[in-house]
Formats: sequence, structure tokens, C-alpha cells
Amino acid sequence: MPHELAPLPYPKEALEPFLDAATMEIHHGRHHKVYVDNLNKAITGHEALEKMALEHLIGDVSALPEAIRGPVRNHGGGHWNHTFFWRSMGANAGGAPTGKLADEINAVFGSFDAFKEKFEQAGLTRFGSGWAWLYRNAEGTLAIGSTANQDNPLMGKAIAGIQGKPILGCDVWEHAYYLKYQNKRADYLKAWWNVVNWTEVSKNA
Ligand code: MN3
Repeated sequence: MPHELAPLPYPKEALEPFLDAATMEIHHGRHHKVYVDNLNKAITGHEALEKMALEHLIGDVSALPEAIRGPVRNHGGGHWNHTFFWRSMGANAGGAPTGKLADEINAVFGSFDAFKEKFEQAGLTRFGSGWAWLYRNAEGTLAIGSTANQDNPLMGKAIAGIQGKPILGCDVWEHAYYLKYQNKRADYLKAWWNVVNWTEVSKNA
């Protein structure tokens, strides 16, 4: 199979109490796995697509034949987004970024607190399922936005509504928080900052 589900980069309990072990187990082992399985199903037999790196597959989604475009957008997006999401978190994480990313956040958003508020708003105002993003736009500037379903900024403006290089993404699908936070997406978003691994996130900037 061209794509595989990698293990979580930490034990499923590692993000307690902010993200509970049961949510992590189901989210990774079932939800993420289904995206990988369905992506493989969609591209199997399409030799050129089987050989393409996931990031390129996602970036070229608008150019794909119509029958494959939908599954790659949903399941390829789901696979990329979740892989990115797991890597952006960690145990004993949280706090604030340092160095160049911190300087850029302060310059663009005013302060780290103002950045967090704007990012939380992006997550809160995404109706239904989707993602909140910090990304670098085409002009090279940091920007905050959200996408529906499993879209992401790599897919381009015509598909995702925003375009650029993702730096940080937060899953605001109910499956990401419902067991612990039920309908309280705002509480989940506030707690989530405690598990953001800024050392890893800075590498995306
Ligand atoms: Mn998810």
C-alpha cells in the first residue's frame, strides 16, 4: 500500500489531561486509519498517483481526474492533516514559541495572546467540521484561517478557501474533543495550547 498509518509519536496517554487517552486512541487508530485506508483504495491502480508523495498529491488535487479528486481531497487531506496534527503536539509542551516565529507572531498579530485569541476564533467560527490554521500565505506573511472538512491551505484557494504553507493546525471536528469536552469546542481550543509543541511547530515556519 502506498500510504501507511504511522504510530503516534508519543503514548496515547501523553497529552493527558488536556487530550484524553481514549480520544487519542480512537482518533488515531480509527479515524486517521480510515483516511489512510480510503486514500489507498482511491489511488490503487493509478500508477502515477501511487508514486506521488502525499504533499504533492494534496497540492495537485485540483488537477486530478474528477472521479479521484473527491476521495483524494477528503482522505488524502485527512491523512496529511492528522499526521501534521500529531507531530505538532507533545508531552510537557505548551508555553509560547521563541525565536523567529515568536517575533513574527508578535509583529503580525500584536502579541502571543492576541494570536491565540484570533486562532481560537477561527476554530470556533468554522461551522461543522474542519480545521483552524496558522499558515504562511503567498506573500510570505503569517495568516490565520480555517478550512472545511479535511481541506488544508496546501490545496489552494480555489478548493480550500485559503492558500499557503501550514505552520500549525487544530482539528475542530467533534471527534477530536467530544468524549472529554462534549459540545464545548471553546474549552477544547483553550486546553489545546497546553499540548502544542512549539519546538516542532517552529520547524514548519
Ligand atoms: Mn480528526
